[in-house]
Amino acid sequence: MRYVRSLIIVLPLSVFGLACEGDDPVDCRTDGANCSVREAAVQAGVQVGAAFREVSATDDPKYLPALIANFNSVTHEHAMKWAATQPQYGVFNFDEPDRMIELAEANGMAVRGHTLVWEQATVDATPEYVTAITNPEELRTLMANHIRTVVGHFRGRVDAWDVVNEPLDTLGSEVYQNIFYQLMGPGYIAEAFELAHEADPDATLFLNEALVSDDGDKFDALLALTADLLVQGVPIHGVGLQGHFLTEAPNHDELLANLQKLAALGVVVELTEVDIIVRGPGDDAARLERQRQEFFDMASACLAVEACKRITFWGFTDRHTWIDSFFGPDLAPLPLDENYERKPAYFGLRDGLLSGP
Ligand code: 9MR
Repeated sequence: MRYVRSLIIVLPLSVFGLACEGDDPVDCRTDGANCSVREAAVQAGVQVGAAFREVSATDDPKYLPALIANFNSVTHEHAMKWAATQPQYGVFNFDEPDRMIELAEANGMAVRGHTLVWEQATVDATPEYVTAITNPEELRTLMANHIRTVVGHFRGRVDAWDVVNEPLDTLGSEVYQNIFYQLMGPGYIAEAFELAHEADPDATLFLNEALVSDDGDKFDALLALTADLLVQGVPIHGVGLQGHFLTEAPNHDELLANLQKLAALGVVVELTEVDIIVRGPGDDAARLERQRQEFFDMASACLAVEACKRITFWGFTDRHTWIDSFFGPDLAPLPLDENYERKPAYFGLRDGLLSGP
């Protein structure tokens, strides 16, 4: 991984869209045409982030310069999940996220940690040695050791953690009966937050949930779960709405209302895994123009809510996106195209970031 390290050293700050000595930073409000989304986010007082893949960074020379020029926050797409950080019982590995964090620190980027507890039958985020456990006390001890070790390792370098990911049914509004729920009961969520808070008292701790904008009942369940945890005194500080807008485009007013309801509980809110696929009738230009408006609507809803502090995309270039392998090609869900050129969506995002009060 010397390639990643050497890029940290050789790329000049100007490549990163940051001001160098003697360089005037772009004022996005007066010089919008030259303003990057990173500069727009800084001027708006929010963060704009992207999910990171080391394999893309090492194989594709355009990847890192584009990431660093346009984003001031980064989340590893897979290497901080349980299966990667504790691949075998009691054996931890932090090499890949450590390299990403070095890169982030060298380039003034914040780091979101994703994720400590997430078990789902359909994904490989949790190893089989966890799902095979039948003794509640064994699982409780293992979860405690996992959270203490992982959060402790990154203490002070990861500003936010998705402590529990997708606590609700994927297509429903009940609490998902994962292995932790089955053996430890619904209290596993509170326990996970307590452990993470002890391990890094300065980290902002999130519950992160998928597909809430498609389903009002699921959003209400997430709101109720968050309120219940807060009433219990659980150290939950934020709620993440993933924002994979796959079945519906973001609706500005609905998203705004949801963000406001969460903010009213006193928590920070973030859009944590956004991708907005191109959709609808018309030629490519019409579809990309529609996508521009949807990126604007999503970002402007966040910017209208004081507690909405970060928008993270699940990738950043259509060249490297999980959507291709899960749903097929040409859905083009991200702000840069396959050649790292800025799409209309990029400008919709940038204008949305500048639309705040
Ligand atoms: O994009 C991720 C994909 O590459 C992984 O195979 C998968 C399982 O680890 O996770 C994907 O990311 C998911 C995220 O961690 C949680 N929310 C849904 C994301 C897309 O499936």
